[in-house]
Amino acid sequence: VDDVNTDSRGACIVLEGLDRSGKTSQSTRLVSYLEGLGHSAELWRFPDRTTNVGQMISSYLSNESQLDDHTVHLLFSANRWEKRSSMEKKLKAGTSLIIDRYSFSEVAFSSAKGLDFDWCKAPEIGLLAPDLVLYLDIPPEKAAERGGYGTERYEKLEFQRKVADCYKVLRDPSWKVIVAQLPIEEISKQVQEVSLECLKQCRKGKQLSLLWS
Ligand code: T5A
Ligand code: NA
Repeated sequence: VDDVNTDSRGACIVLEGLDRSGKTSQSTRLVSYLEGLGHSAELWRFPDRTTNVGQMISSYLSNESQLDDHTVHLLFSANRWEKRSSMEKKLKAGTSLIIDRYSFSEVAFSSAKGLDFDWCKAPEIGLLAPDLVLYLDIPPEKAAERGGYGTERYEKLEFQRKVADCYKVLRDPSWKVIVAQLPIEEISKQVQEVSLECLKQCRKGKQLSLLWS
């Protein structure tokens, strides 16, 4: 593939949206697409439930343990900080990271619980900023209809409505908002197009930046 330049960095692309909006489906497809074009790409997700911190988060999400809202917020943040240096290394080595949820989930979910918005953003300062945020936009009622929610803590319609409102506050014009009710194939096409353009900019020397820039 002619536009693969291993001297330059990979792109950091984040997928955000409500529970059941299609993030995992789309991030998986995007990684396959990029790999098919000869690019190095990896699928990452937060929370990363494989670490010690991630296991605490996982048991909280599945209602096996109770934690103070601030405490769990800081655990989610710690879970990103423990991956930060490896993220930077991968990106600089030319691998693109397609990340299923990131700091934006954190701020949207915690502020939906009533925590102060700026307090929620603070522990994320200094993490790598993504080159692109893809927001899968779906009405909370429609998301709830998709195979139903599971038993995890946040999978309740009333709460997801609040999260949707918080995402609206957080959203900025650089985000690519995608109608998540389109057929999977059509969403993939849009995701591919904008992601490839983003990767080109990174290959051309676009610098990595930090949150919240
Ligand atoms: N959280 C997370 C925080 O509070 N703070 C943080 O810092 C972070 C990172 C983690 C929870 O933690 C919170 C947010 C979350 O509540 P998770 O493990 O990431 O949760 O789980 P979810 O993101 O909720 O994953 P889901 O599997 O519920 O949703 P996805 O990944 O958005 O959706 P996906 O792709 O699995 O699809 C859901 C269903 O819809 C179908 C799929 O086939 C599947 O059945 N579907 C479509 N159907 C019709 N049309 C389409 N276009 C479709 N796309 C997918
Ligand atoms: Na998911």
